[in-house]
Amino acid sequence: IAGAMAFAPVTAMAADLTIGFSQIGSESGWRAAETTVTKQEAEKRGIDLKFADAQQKQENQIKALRSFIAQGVDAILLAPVVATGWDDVLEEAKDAEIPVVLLDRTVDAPEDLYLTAVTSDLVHEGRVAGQWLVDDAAGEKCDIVELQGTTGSSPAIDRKTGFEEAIAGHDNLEIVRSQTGDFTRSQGKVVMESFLKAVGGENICALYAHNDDMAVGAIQAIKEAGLKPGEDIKIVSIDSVPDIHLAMANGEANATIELTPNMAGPALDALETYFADGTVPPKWIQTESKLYTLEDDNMAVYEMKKDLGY
Ligand code: GYE
Repeated sequence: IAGAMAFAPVTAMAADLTIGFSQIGSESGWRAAETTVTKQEAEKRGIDLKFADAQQKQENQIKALRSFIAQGVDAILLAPVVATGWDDVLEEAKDAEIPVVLLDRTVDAPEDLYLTAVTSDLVHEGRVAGQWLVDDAAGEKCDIVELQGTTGSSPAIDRKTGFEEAIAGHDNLEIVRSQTGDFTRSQGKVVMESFLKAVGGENICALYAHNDDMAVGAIQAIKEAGLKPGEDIKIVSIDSVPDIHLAMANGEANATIELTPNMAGPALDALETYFADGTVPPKWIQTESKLYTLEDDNMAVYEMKKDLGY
């Protein structure tokens, strides 16, 4: 055994890993679930997780990263609120030889500045949403309003790109209003109210919301305008949080694309392997995207998800 041990690389046992997690905030139910799951995944592995909530401000995330670097953590998890402005602080982490793993969003920075990114295919999600609407409209005229995610975030950019790719060439479909609702229920409601006033509810055929929380806020606005969400205005969004399944069970929403809140599992597995034997993970670890519609057993999905920390 001694011989074997002689060749075993020095391993940083998970039990003594300290990892800093710079979380965006709790702007959506999905984000709250990601935080819950990340803490559970760290606990399972005996990892000491230092958690920092940035209240959706990039400067708070940069401050948190600098604090983690000063503390000499073993690694950093970062859910980057926007895609730009990270090069300097990521350079500082690299200089300190602290690997950074991105969760659920990406950054416009050189790939050598982070170890890997655990995200869904955000463009694909937009394409699936657009294709659902192409099929549902079936050639009929359909004016669409769009609630975008946080301005400058990779999901807001990529989900818009994918959706527009899917509806391109279908002249019956047109996005007539598009504005950010910052991924929150409250802003989703306020912006949807402005769309209803500007366009006239009877002229809006469908809403594409970059996440379910904005869709849930918009559903409230649509009801208050005396219209039937899911019928008068079709609703397609992304995340698959419990409340969108409740809405679909009530016929008040039509489709969602699932985003797993468990980005930390694959991230921590990659880090443990990296520390154990130096294996460098691929630059992108992709999570699955599954389409749910009004035709699915949405109460069953709601029951299965409702206690997961959303
Ligand atoms: O869809 C939304 C959260 O970054 C992809 O951020 C994630 C998005 C998610 O606010 O609910």
